[in-house]
Amino acid sequence: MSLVHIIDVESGNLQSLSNAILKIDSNYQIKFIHNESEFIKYNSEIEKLIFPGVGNFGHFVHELNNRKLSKHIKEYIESGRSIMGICVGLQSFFKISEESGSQVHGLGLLDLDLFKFNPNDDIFIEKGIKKSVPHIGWNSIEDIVINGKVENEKSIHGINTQNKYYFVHSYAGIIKNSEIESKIKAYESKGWNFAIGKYGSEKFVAAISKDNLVATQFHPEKSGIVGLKIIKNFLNGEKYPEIDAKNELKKGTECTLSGLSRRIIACLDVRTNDDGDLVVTKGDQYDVREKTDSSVRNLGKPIELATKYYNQGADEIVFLNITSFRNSPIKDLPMLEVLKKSAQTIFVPLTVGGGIKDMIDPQTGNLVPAVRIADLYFKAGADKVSIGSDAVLIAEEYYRNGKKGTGKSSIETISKTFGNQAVVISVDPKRKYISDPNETTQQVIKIENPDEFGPNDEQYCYYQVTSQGGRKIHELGALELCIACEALGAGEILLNSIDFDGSNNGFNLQLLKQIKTNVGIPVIASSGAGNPKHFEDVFKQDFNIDAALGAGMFHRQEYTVNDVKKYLQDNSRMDVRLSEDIEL
Ligand code: 1PR
Repeated sequence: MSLVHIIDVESGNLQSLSNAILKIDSNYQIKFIHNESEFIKYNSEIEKLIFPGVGNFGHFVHELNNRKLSKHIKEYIESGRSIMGICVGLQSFFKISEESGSQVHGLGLLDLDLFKFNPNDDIFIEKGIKKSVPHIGWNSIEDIVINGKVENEKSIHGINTQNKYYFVHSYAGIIKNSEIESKIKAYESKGWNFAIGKYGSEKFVAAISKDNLVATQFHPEKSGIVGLKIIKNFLNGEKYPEIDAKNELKKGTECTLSGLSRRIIACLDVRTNDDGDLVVTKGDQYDVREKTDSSVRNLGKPIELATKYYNQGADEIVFLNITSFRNSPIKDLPMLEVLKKSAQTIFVPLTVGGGIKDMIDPQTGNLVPAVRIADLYFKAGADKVSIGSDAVLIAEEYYRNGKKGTGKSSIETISKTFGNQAVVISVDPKRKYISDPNETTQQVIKIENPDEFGPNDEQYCYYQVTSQGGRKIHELGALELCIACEALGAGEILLNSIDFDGSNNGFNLQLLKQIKTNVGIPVIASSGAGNPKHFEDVFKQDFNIDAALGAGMFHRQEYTVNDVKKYLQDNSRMDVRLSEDIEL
């Protein structure tokens, strides 16, 4: 039986990595190494070591040092045995990161530093917009440099310029200046290979390799079959395999400014029906009961549907436990089960929402902090958690507190521990028309098109946020909510619109524009998608939306995810990641 060892300093979604290895070959035996004594115990048997990490560089390095692992990992690498670093695992091979200051030192294998992506990237600023940070989504590799030569027809462990890989990070080995470029050249002449990525106009180190070491900034375990193949090549010691899965861009394809392909997300609203079964449902304006008999609309089983959408090429799957505010997820194990099972067959990012907040365990009466609940979901296989109702309460407190956080909220604690890329806020806004902007302290939108005026000819509106699945309306604007949550550490915004939900009439461009042009983190358009053209419409907007989500149109089988992508590709020459037609 072949052994794989994984360094586990409780940073990130190791469940998905284990699932990926077992998918490659179910005969692998996986052992986790948590500390020095375990490293020493297993040292002689380690042949393939995987070194994954997500979140904060400083937190990760501290954990390595506290557990006295750094020295052993360095010695292991020096001995020439095989190791694969992933995301912050790769970053820890660098010297220091802007994220954690000059006092925190990585393993320093490379005398290179990590910097934050610049939101004021010139090519964005020229268009009057900012680049979203974190860099989240599917990006390609610009150059493969082997033995100091650009060899874009070749691959490093399967990493190549033809495919797209899933990235999620704010900091990277950005090649900012000629000094860094020269250092990289010097490493190339010492046998280091590089895969160079590009986010906007910033070039960065997307992967490195030398002898038996390989490390990726992206997540191969979340990059579909092409990602799994990279892990497979590492495990099999295949350093320069042929590229077998070409995904060449069609002539004339229009790439995004960022380089990311248009990200299409399938969303599953999950709840128990009246028989107690967990079902995927979907409502109109959040009413999920059938008009005829008031039963909960049942559109299928969560794991089955999620797997179907993954196979259709979904770039990401979101599960929302829509009745979570009534059920504690500690007791509500079916949702954890859904995550666990889905993560065994789905190798793209999984987000879970519903009930992420501090709560009292009904059995013990003890407080269970939100970060612990998030941890349960991450351990089950989730990559991100989505916070809805609690985000509203947190934002209200932020403004009451003179625009300051308490340091204890779910958003702050989860992003501090797992990184802000792991924290999505799900916003459920409802439009409120007003005649005079002075009627509210929230920022308003002036409606330009008379067809869109309110029922009493109101020419202004703003979007009041709601909690508890639209049941409770708050006197807080969606924009104010998003600004507060971004300041507190949220990494992405899932922007619903109750007025448009289930309408099949297209996304709420007015609301999306207001939010997207005023925040720096990625925004996902949600609510209203009814056909592929609606995705084209939203991606065409000059406010540069980061991703678009569909629910009902996929559940009702009117279109597949691949239909949407093919439409975007064929009709408007948009760059998308098509469903994978390759064997592992
Ligand atoms: O408040 O943190 O416990 O999280 C609860 C989560 O459940 C929130 O993210 C909230 O948006 C969601 N939710 C609560 N009630 C409903 C409901 O529908 N009754 N669903 C609900 C919201 C939003 C989308 C939906 C799109 C696209 N669903 O994800 O799938 O609107 O639909 P469409 O493409 O068919 O138009 P908490």
